[in-house]
Amino acid sequence: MKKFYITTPLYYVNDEPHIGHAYTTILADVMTRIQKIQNNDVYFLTGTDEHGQKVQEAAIKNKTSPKEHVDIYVNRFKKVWNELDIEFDDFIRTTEKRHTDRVQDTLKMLFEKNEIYQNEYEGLYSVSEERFITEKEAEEGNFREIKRLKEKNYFFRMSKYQSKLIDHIQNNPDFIKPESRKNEILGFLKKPLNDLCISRPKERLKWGIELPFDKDYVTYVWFDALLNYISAIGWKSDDKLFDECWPADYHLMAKDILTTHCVYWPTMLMACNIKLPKTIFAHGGWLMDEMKMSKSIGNVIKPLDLAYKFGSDSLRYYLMSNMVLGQDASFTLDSFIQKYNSDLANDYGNLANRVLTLINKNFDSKIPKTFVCNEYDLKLINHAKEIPNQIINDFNNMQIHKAIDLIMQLLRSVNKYLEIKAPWKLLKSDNTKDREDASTTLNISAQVLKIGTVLLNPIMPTKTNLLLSAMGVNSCNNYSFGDLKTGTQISKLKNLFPRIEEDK
Ligand code: ME8
Repeated sequence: MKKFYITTPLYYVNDEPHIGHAYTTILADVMTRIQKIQNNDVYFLTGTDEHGQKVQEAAIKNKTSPKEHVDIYVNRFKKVWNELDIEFDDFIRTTEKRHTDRVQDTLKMLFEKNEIYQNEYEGLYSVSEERFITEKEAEEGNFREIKRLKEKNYFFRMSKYQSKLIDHIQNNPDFIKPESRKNEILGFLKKPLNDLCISRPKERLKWGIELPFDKDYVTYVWFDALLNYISAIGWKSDDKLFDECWPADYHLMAKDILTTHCVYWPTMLMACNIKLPKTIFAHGGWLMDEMKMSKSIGNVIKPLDLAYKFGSDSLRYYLMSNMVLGQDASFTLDSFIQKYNSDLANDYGNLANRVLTLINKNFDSKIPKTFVCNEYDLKLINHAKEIPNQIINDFNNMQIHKAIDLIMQLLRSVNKYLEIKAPWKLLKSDNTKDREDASTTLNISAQVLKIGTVLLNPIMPTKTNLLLSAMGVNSCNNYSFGDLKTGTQISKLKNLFPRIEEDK
């Protein structure tokens, strides 16, 4: 059976992981979990890009060898992913043999097929971007450390695939998303495409995969790194896994690395006779506002530190609900606190608290029965029966912020419903009908709270799992109304989202 295969970029290990890296990786994790709650089989790959000039320079700066440098930094990425509840199936490092062997196989095969040739080239080279650039690109001013270079190098016949690539993009509307990015790439492809320089002389760069046909050169870092998406899933080494995963359903990234993924990568695959990925999805960038210091938050200034202080769920929730996929978004401490307090502490946390406490106190910690339903009960039941399909649809269409909005609306409607029905008052009455009404109200509230919690699970796995297990629910893939059986034993739960007190 085909697995839903999703990838993040392989991050450079030249520095610490930051909020941007965390965002794409959390997004991939959320999409993986969204598939899982729908009972689909998923394969989630992330990893690190460890060769090339940037890493070599970082190692020199830290006065270590590149190998020692990458071994230290890779663990920092893995540690942060663990702290952010990222559950990947595989983590690939481009220095691993399973990858370097496949890169060398590919180079050898393409060289033998005459898809790679040697040539002397003179042109402008951007040291910061590690690639030759055109005169026009240099004039546009987006490249740093430009110098003129004349050297012999190896080139991949990328230009040969230009029209085939354009056809593929035009015939497969989901290949590059969102639409604006697709148009950007089609615009780029209006100009003649050059062949791609895929080697670097060792005199200039030692830290890379040696070309199998010329030991004086290493492989250009992008030609090496892109191949991870197939080397990790067993291309030419584990046919079963490869066939189950490829073509990838989603390559996720930000718009900064769109061209390498939408032009270099598909043409490389075409030359290797491998199918192209289904969707390359580029989200926007997180813009950082200067974060203010605050007494209650202490000296927290980095967004990742907010996860350590307030739990990874709160950061995941903020990132997923505050970015419209495809557009840029700004991260500010004020909006983080505001969102946390209003959505998580007030709306969701209070609801969970209220429902569990009332059932624990008044119904012997068991999900109570339903009796006769009135119009308010039926209205909420209908809402809770209809909305999950729309939420799943939004999730599947990368409208994650919309899906979260709908879940929060559902949970808020339970809060309103409780205010109207006031079961705490009904429970004080001596009238049986009133007590039955309270029982019905709390059953329905618990059912809807459970549905909202299962749907929030991909976003906030830790807290929602705590709440589900307090509600006696063991599986996290049923969001249909009525699934929570009468009589289910529930337990007490500490406040899930204590308010963040601001000290302005
Ligand atoms: O480009 N907002 O690695 P990289 C959102 N090694 N996302 C951001 C971001 C921001 N401000 N900053 C970074 C590379 N990202 C190559 C990739 S793939 C075969 C090789 C995320 O460490 C986003 O996913 O520079 C972006 O595309 C990626 O980090 C770039 O990571």
